[in-house]
Amino acid sequence: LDAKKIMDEKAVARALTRLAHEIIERNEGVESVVLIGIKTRGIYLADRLAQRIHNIEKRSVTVGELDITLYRDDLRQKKEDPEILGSDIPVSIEGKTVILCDDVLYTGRTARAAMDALMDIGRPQRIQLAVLVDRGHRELPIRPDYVGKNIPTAKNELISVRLDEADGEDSVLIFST
Ligand code: 3GP
Ligand code: 5GP
Ligand code: MG
Repeated sequence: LDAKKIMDEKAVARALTRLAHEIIERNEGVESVVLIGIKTRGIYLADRLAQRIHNIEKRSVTVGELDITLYRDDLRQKKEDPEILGSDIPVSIEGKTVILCDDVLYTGRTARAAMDALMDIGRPQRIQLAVLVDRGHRELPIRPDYVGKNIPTAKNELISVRLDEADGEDSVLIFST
């Protein structure tokens, strides 16, 4: 198993700071913005973006969560589509700009399931997508609005996103299997 570090702690921090600025600029502030993190690491990323936005704009942004699980025996072999297990969104998303946050964008099926779930919950004005890593191989017409780093991958490669909250350090590694 051959691993290569693609982002270190500083690279992750700089990417998130840039994404926070891009979110503020694109939306001309954050008055109607709600950040929604997708399951484990997307939630930590949404929290970190909210902290950075607060530092820059001196405004609080609501952070919510979607729990989406993939039914796969093997992470590299997709068996079924993602399923929504639950959500915790503490404000109405009616008329809001909802920004979905995830660690890795791959086929786009999780983002699609997340959008379906949001549409069931309310009617946002718009939905945007922010990811730390875009590894390519989309299977749906979905593209991210905010990207920390584009990492072209082979299908047999795996991206490991390590975040302090879960893994005790911040880094992004690529494994060839
Ligand atoms: P996350 O919840 O922090 O995003 O699904 C549980 C974990 O498995 C996810 O963590 C994600 O990192 C990882 N994961 C899910 N699908 C894939 C995949 O297709 N490839 C790899 N490498 N990891 C995946
Ligand atoms: P999707 O294929 O639906 O775009 O991605 C499925 C889910 O698995 C998403 O939550 C995404 O973050 C995660 N994922 C997909 N590929 C990888 C990967 O290579 N590494 C990690 N860590 N997560 C991945
Ligand atoms: Mg993820």
